[in-house]
This record gives sequence, structure tokens and C-alpha cells, in this order.
Amino acid sequence: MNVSPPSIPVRMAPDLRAQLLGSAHACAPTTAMATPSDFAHDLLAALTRRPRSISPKYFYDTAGSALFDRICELPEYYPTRTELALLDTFGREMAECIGAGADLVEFGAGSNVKIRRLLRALHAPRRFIPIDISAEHLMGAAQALQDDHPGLQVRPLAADFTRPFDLPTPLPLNGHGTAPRVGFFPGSSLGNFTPVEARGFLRRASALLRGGGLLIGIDLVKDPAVLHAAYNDAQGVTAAFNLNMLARANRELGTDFDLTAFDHYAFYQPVHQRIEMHLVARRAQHVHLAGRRFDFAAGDSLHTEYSYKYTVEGFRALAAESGFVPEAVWCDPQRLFSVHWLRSTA
Ligand code: AVI
Repeated sequence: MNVSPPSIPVRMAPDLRAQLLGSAHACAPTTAMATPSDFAHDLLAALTRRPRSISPKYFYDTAGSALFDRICELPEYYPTRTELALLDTFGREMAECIGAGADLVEFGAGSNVKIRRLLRALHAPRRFIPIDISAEHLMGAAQALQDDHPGLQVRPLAADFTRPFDLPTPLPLNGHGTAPRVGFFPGSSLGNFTPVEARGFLRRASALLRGGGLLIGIDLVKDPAVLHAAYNDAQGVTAAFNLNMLARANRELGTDFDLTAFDHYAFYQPVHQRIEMHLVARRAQHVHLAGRRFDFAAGDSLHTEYSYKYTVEGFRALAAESGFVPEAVWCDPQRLFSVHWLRSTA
């Protein structure tokens, strides 16, 4: 596996540790959310087009977010524990890159597990803006974080960060301009974008983070067997997460998907260096949405997610052509996962 040519200063962790935290309670978020009508519109379009495909952002209602938290604790799902170990091991180096008094923005904050690890190392961060599409999940986690860090301004923003959205006004800097923003995008969520979408996201992030930078976690290309196991866990949690797309549609949109008639199907596609997740019809059937009937033949698929994997140099090249200067990168000894510090050139 070729992840780090000698010219790239990759820091290697001596060991890996797996520890996860969860939290829940309440706090009032600003909202710019994807609404049920967005979901209805996008599912209608998904069922109509061939091949059928829906954005993975619709996984994350309250039930889906809870299932994703369980995925992160699975023995097969190495990304979370590996990235947490990198944050623990290299937090100080990351904090040096980020600098003191940071105005932090996290894209897809979830349960705030990872920012908690980073906060242990950061020098006097001033504000934290967690952005997440799952408002209820966001609110609980934000309130718990605020309770534990009373000196930090926690300002949750319920938003779909795949679309344009406004951030709170930048923080003033002792009368001289405003504090540069620092983005945090862990978990390799960028991998859920196509390369074109990833480039677009990075360009928008570079503009939002003008004068600052982005700390981003990226899953690496590796043995397909390791990837296959991570997306086909023995307990079936990933299958339940995938099927929650249909369960959510039944709950929110009144569709009549038979959840027992679809299989979770996930595989690694090495040509594109990506996991593909699908829901495959076990038998011929039909489903209703908005007064229309949609037919599935046995074996028909609804594609629900890509999860792209990168090489270190491939990701740095993408960042460099998308408004960032790639600076430090940290990897675990097995080269499963990487965390990158990118400086915005905007
Ligand atoms: C959120 N995202 C980075 C996860 C991934 O690995 O692509 C979502 C996921 N899908 C199945 N398992 C986890």
C-alpha cells in the first residue's frame, strides 16, 4: 500500500485506542434544515430515475443517527477508533496548527465525541459551532458539551451543510478584525461525496474558513477485505442503518416499503476506490409515494451511499486544487486512516 511518499511529513501513532463517549440533552439550535418535503422530493426523484439513487444525508434522522453511533462502536468499523486515537496522540500538534482562541465550526458534528477529544488539546478555544442535519441529536449533544465547557460558546446550527448556509457573525479580535475560522470535518464524511461534490464542498469550505484552515479526517485505501467487513458487520447494525432509509420514508412520508423485502448490499469497488451501499429488492414488489406506484423487480437496487477512500497523496492533491494548502498529516501505524491540516488559501 502506498500512502506516504517521503516528501510528505506523515506522523505515525505508536498505538491505537478505542474509546467512545455519547451524550444527550437540550439546547436551542439555529436551523437551515433539509425538510420532510426535501426528502419527499428527493425520494420521488430517486424512485423515478435509473439507476435509482438517494443522498446518504437522509440516513440521519434520530433513529439513523443513533444507529450510526452504534456503527462507530463496532469492532469491524475501524475509522472511528483509529481517528480518535490520532486525535489523542497528536492533539497537541494539531492544536499548534490551529492556534489559540479558535472559532471552530464542525461539519456533521453528531454526538460531539471527536471535538471533545480535540478540546482537551486546544489552546483557549472561544466558540464552537456544531452543524448537523439531525436537529434533535445536535441539540442534545450541544447542551451536554456546553454544560461540560462553560467557558466555550457553543452555538449549534441545524443545517444541511451540502447546501449553502450562513454562519454566525465572525468573532471580533480585540478591535482588530475578526478571528479566523477553523473547520473540523472528521470521520471521513467527505468520502460520502462524489469527487465532484468533494471538490465543491472543499471550495466552499475554503471560502468560509478564509484566513484559517480545516482539520479533516480521511479514510485510506486498504485491503478490500478490511473494508468489506467494516460495511458488513456481523451484528447487522450497518444493515439496519441502511434499511432505516426506508423505515424513515414509511414514518415521515407514508410510503409502504416492506422492510423485510429488501437486503443490505455493500461492497468495495476498487476501480473507483469506494464502498457502494445499496438496498436490493428480494422479490418483485411495488411501493407508493405521493399517490404514485413504483415497481421493483427482484434484484432491483436503490443506491444509498458511496464511501470513497483516498491515498494520502491523492487527498492532498484534491485539497490543493480546491482552495487549500495541505500542511501536516497524521496516520496510524497500520495506515488505516489519516487526519490532515489544510490551510485555506481563500
Ligand atoms: C459518515 N460516513 C463517513 C460513514 C462511512 O463510513 O462512509 C457512514 C457509514 N455508512 C456505513 N457505515 C458507516
